[in-house]
Amino acid sequence: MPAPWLICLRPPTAPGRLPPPVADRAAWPCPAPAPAGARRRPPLVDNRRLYFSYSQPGRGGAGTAVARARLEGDRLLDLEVLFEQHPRTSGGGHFGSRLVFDRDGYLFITTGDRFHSRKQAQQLDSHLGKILRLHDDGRVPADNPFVGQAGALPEIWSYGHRNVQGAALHPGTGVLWTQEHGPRGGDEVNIIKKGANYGWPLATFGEEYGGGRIGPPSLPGMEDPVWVWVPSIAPSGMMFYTGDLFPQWRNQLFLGALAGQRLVRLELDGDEVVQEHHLLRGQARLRTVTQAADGGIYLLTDEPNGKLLKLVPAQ
Ligand SMILES: [Ca+2]
Repeated sequence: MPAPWLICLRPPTAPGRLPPPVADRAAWPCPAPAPAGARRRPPLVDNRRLYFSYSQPGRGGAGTAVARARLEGDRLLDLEVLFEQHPRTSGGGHFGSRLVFDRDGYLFITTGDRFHSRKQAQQLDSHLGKILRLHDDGRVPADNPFVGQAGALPEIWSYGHRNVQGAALHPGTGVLWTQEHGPRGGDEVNIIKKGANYGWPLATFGEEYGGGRIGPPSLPGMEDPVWVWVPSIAPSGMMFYTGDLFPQWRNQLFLGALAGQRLVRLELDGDEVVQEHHLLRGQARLRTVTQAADGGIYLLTDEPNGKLLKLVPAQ
């Protein structure tokens, strides 16, 4: 596979049969069984549509976009574009992007600051450097925090993010957690709150790539991360483990690392990170981490001939 980004488990084709993994350069929210407390089932289970984000070229450069298509056998039909980032900008970096459905069926989209446009992470008239929230058909929910505010884009749920390449729902609370790349130092894990400002580029634990201060680590009125890496590990992909194969890891947070070349396990106590552990250190750039249907852990390596790995307990 050429540098794949995401793994998704297909809906079961027959009762009792484990679905085969699918991997591609797209962010596919997995059609997991409805989590405890769900008021309705995740949309993909209902409508057999595959949701994915991608970098979309167009007037002004490129931007993150989200589409869905109907999955019929191995084919995708009836493609609908649900979201297009405003504005598009030049350059090839910092598109985000991950997709997560919450327990109420809302679709969260993560974006990036497109590297050269970091000030826009603080601007509510730009989709850059944001967490966005939509209905599963692309409509804007009426209770989004900036709906009706002059000059603000209504899709925005939170802002002040740099480049969010990991997102997952906490299995206990159902709240969205994300991670993002800092500059030189300052990679973060954040718990996402409606309408909140996560600081970038005014507040950061990192500094310029060539050295030099960007801002203080913390500012009043802005959310502090719950975990920070200095120096950076370049986190990519994120999941809370809920399976049975590794019971000692249940409800802990896993992240892949690109530059850091490891699988990070964050031991949690409620919303607090109590300790960081490393697996597979120095073995590969890891783009994503996903729970397999049997409780194993799938990993994708980030390289020209990318590999799908599976972790299972030693016999
Ligand atoms: Ca931050």
